[in-house]
Amino acid sequence: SDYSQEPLRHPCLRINAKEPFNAEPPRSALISSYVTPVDFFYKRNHGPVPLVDDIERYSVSLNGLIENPKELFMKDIRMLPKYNVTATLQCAGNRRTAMSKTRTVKGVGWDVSALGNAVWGGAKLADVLELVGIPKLSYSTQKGGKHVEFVSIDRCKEEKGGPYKASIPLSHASNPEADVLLAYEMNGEPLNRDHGYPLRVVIPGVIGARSVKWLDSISIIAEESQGFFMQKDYKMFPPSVNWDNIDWTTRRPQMDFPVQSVMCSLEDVDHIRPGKVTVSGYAVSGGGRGIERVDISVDGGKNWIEATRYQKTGVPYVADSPSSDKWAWVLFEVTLDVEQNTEIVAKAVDSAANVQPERVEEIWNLRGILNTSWHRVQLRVGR
Ligand code: MTE
Ligand code: MO
Repeated sequence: SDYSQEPLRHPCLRINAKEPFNAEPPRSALISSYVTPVDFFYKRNHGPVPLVDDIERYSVSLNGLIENPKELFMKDIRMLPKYNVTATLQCAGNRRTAMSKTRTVKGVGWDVSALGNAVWGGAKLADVLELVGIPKLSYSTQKGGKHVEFVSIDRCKEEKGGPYKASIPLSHASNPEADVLLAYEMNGEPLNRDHGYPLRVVIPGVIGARSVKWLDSISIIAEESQGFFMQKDYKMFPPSVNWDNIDWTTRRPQMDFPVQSVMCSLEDVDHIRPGKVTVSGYAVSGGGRGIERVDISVDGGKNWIEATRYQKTGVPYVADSPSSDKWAWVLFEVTLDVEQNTEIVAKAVDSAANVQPERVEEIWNLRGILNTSWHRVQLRVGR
């Protein structure tokens, strides 16, 4: 594989793997704005970043179990109504490094910043599917298509040199309320190469792995995608499963992200002076569920106080209200009094009353995904 044409990246990114390029911003950079600047947005690639230079000739083919397959050019996609959806994309491997401290896991190490919140601009997949005769809210095509597979133009070793791919159910893809996008813009600018130029899928509320970049084709298929990342990766196993007894067929591909929260204003071990400390960070859940509460403890989890939540500054956040961005993270902040060494803990509750699990041991899994255990930092207080 050829890494000679990789794009330039911002020097602040912490590189977790060079080829393929995987990097995240420092945690403190994440909370400096509600919308994450593209430069600071984590980059998660499985192969070299493809170079599409002839945008006039670039097209996406729609094929599979439909009556009339079609070739769509950028102008066809731009002709459809354009939507701007603010959505947080989070890698299932976010916080993997912390999980591997319990027991070793396989995968790229990530601290707490394998996510970002962006304004994605593009056409709704539900509108695109209508162009090939699939009505809104379809569960099946007449030819028996029940899943929508996205295939990239990149090449990765997990697919033995083939393209990255993933699928979602047709009922999800054809639901306009699910806001699944074929995005050509990120934060008001054309997508950059790292994030999928010229066109990517964005599936709000679902682990990042399903939001296929550098889209090449969309196939309507009967069963879910048989791709590596659907069948042999990104599945959640119980702690008892190891590399000797694993049976991949026993679990379903992970879709929704569970409730998550992280403090970004403090490092894992932080030195402070006694007195007031401001604790701030992000909280986000999957499936469009809002954040009902963020609880912070200054004594390792015995007593809790509630943090203030916000999306846009100055606008009070109310989970699941029409004024909130349902697919986007919520930032939180609270000021605490700390006089001696202690452990600060954060946990969020989503609008379905799901709570983060206390201990990472309970959710440990061999691939190190979905580490949503209570986030803890150690404060060392000195003068
Ligand atoms: N799409 C393609 N074609 N190739 C990839 O390697 N990585 C996936 C997803 N889509 C990937 C892809 C994973 S695991 C994640 S978390 C997100 O893209 C990362 O998107 P980003 O790099 O724009 O942050
Ligand atoms: Mo990911």
